[in-house]
Amino acid sequence: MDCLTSWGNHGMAGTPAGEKLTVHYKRKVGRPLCGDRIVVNSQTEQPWVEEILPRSSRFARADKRGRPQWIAANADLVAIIIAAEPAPSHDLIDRYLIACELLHIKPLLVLQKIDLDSAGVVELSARIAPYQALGYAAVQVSAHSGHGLEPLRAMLKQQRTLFTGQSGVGKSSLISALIPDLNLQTRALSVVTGKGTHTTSTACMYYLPGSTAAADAGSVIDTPGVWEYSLWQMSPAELAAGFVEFQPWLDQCRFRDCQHIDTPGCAVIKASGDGMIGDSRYKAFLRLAHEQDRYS
Ligand SMILES: Nc1nc2c(ncn2[C@@H]2O[C@H](COP(=O)(O)OP(=O)(O)O)[C@@H](O)[C@H]2O)c(=O)[nH]1
Ligand SMILES: [Mg+2]
Ligand SMILES: [Zn+2]
Repeated sequence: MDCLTSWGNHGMAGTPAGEKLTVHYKRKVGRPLCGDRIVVNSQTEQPWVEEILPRSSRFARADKRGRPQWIAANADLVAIIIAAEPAPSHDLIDRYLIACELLHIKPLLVLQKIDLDSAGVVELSARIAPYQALGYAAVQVSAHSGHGLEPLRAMLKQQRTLFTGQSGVGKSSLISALIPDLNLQTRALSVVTGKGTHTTSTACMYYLPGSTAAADAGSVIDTPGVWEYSLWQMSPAELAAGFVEFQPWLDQCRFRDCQHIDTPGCAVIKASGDGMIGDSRYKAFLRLAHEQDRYS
């Protein structure tokens, strides 16, 4: 079964037959994440989670103290939703891409609300171009007009996609547009959450049309909107590993423990001086490395 949503000591599981089952957790097994594959014992009156199967991935953001807060499991793809309104906060795209690199999950940049008649849409497309040049995939969609939904649907098939992004960028609207029976699925989950429909305060997983908890199901995970997405505590060297274009240089620095900030003989600094690494990305690296001070 799949864990569809997870609360303190209980959650909702999706069976291969397409049914929903409230399940309880036991301390010795632990708390599954949304997206976990679980073994459920339903012999007892209260079905309980007997086993959490090995995960192919986990996605995280930082809590206030800089510890990774695990949001969901087994995502094959992270759809980073951005929009002209609200425009992405500072370094947001870099943060998400770094998290994806470090956690080994493929990212997809999704420019939502392209129906908006504003200069912001053009500006945002221009802002995305350098990331595409680095090899990151990007698509343009509008949940309202339906633009780009077919190609997006095709990309989401048979994988598990986590939707992330600032609150208000249209994650839930986009998921509704992709899944015609979303209301039904949401209502089933709200039995566990005790919340009305369309309040995303924890990650929730939904199946794409025609999918259930069987193998290779296409599913999407809606996550609570955040204003600031923060990276967890890490050293500058670890952070540098999240910049895909730094990779060819990282083992060429003079010192093996190079922090790539002001170290003599740093190949990353030299590459950025020579224009082999984009100036704006190296500057983002410096800002994000500096920002880590807040955890110490
Ligand atoms: N113009 C426009 N507005 C949209 C679109 N999708 C969503 N919105 C609006 O953006 C706001 C936030 O949408 P919601 O899906 O709740 O965002 P979430 O917080 O990321 O889940 C709502 O007022 C939506 O009506 C779109 O494609 N175009
Ligand atoms: Mg939402
Ligand atoms: Zn270096």
